[in-house]
Amino acid sequence: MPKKKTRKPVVGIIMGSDSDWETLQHTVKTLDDFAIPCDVEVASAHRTPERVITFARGAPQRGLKVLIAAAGGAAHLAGVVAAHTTLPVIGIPVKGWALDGLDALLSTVQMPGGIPVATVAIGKAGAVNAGILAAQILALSDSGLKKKLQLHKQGLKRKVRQGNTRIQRERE
Ligand code: RP5
Repeated sequence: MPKKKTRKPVVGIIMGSDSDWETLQHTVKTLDDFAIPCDVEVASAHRTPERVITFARGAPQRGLKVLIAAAGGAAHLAGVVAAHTTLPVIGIPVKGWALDGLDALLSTVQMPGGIPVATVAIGKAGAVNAGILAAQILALSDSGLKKKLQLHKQGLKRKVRQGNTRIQRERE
């Protein structure tokens, strides 16, 4: 049974292929952790270019505030989305079938001046960070979300302290 949607999505996620989902599920999980509702769509800059343009141009009317675009290979998707919107666009390079995702990284990050794509790391780390970055953008006008981000950072500190304690104990 499809999941019941309760709140209107504020983040729009677009990926070039359903094969990108393995990576993108980490973005959705991160947004879920911050209770940020999102939309997910598969549309390709090469295979369904019209659909990508409709997604990007229609995003503000659908209430979306941040867009996340993920693709592998010659990854034009985030750039094409950014060309058709003034919303902030976060690009995730997906590790594809060759070059360990370096091709996707360069084609996502190396946008010419005037059309920014906030590009995160290749793969899972980038997918998680895209969710956090979207949360940080939304937190500019959402104090509850800002508090959650502060707690998130405290959690990271705690984890490092625990890791340090464990290593020190093991060395005793
Ligand atoms: C890109 O090509 C997609 O974003 C995907 O990462 C890659 C391979 O797509 P499939 O051939 O698996 O559909 O456009």
